[in-house]
Amino acid sequence: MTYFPEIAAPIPYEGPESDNPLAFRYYDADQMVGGKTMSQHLRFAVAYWHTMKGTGQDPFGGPVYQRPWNHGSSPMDQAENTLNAAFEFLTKLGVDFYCFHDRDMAPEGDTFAQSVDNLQTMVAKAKKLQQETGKKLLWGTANLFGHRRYIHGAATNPDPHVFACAALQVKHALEATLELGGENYVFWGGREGYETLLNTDLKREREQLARFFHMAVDHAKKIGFSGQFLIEPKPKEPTKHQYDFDSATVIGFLREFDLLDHFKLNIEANHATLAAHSFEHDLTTAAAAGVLGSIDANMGDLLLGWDTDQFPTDVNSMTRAMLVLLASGGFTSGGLNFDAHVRRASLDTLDLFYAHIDGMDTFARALLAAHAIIEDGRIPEFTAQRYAGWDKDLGASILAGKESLDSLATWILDKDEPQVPSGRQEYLERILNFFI
Ligand code: XUL
Ligand code: CO
Repeated sequence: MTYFPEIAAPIPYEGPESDNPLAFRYYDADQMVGGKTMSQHLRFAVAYWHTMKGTGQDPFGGPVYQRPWNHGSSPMDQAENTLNAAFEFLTKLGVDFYCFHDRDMAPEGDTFAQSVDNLQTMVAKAKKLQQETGKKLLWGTANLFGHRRYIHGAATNPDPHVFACAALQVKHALEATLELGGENYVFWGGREGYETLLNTDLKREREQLARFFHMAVDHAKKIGFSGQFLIEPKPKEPTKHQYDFDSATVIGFLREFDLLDHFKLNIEANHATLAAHSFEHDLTTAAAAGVLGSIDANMGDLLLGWDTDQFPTDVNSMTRAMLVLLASGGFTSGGLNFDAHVRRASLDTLDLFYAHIDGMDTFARALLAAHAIIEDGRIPEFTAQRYAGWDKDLGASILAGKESLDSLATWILDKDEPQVPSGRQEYLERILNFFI
């Protein structure tokens, strides 16, 4: 049985001269770029929820896609068809990793016990398919936002009974991730946030969330999960005010609750822009704190104020992102997960291929451009030069704690006004564009 009969063989690399939209023009998995292959740098992953489970539904209309895997004699039968289609898709696309929520892969049962059982059954099947195809799990997570019980939040719920439901799900999602050799485990804040402070005790809710994370850390130790925990910031949607607003907020939260040693961040482009930051701003903030873990690759629409989760096609923006990633040393356990979906009107399974292929080519171009910019050296050297004064004499003495307001006031008194240099933004943008 094939779910993608239009694609006979894995998508080939044909080079920049190719005019074939079903071939890579830039993504050449084995091409070396500064000591690593493209696939080692980029570590692409397919998002199970969008690509396999997306229906095209929006607030104005129901499901519109007619996926050939989206049927079966029972919910579990359908889940198995979907799993088979997922591994066929990964193989034909040539992507090594996938990411999933517990409820993407296995349907909710009539009882808690049945939901657990459904997940374990599907995980065993996924493990077998991983062994057969060589595909790997980048990260697992739990869907703590879709079910009615979570409308007031999961870990931040006013009712500890709901907190226990979330604990059950995370325990099993974590165990599933371990069983599948997942390299990371993600917490995206779902409905951990609020609509109005008239009914919300923000202090309690943040403390509950921290307790929940500590319980996950303890459970990971207990079962021997040594993967990386990741928190994915997002400022709004579904709640008006999400607690994990942006990189800076999450880093502060982790530090406040003594969790910084156990977590890194999973930065999503469209979440950064919803927080009124650029993608590279949130990446840079995470990298500066040593917690840049992984990336949800997508892009938003500057004319729309919500999470449109479009496939990344903007080479300029992704080049700026890759500059941050390369400067921070690249991925270790993380990767580029396409948390993106095709538009409602993109009805065909072939559209899933066009979308991923262009996203992969976009990041391949961005990687090549960022690598060339670093090799060229003019941009990083300009920035380093701006701060050179801090590496010696007065600057070094200030940073070493050897100066005071008094000593500096005395030092500056008989000096001239500082020389004020140009910031050269347009020159730097010009150099950047040489490589794009
Ligand atoms: C929601 C979002 C999620 C997380 C995983 O905006 O990005 O899909 O990536 O729960
Ligand atoms: Co995401």
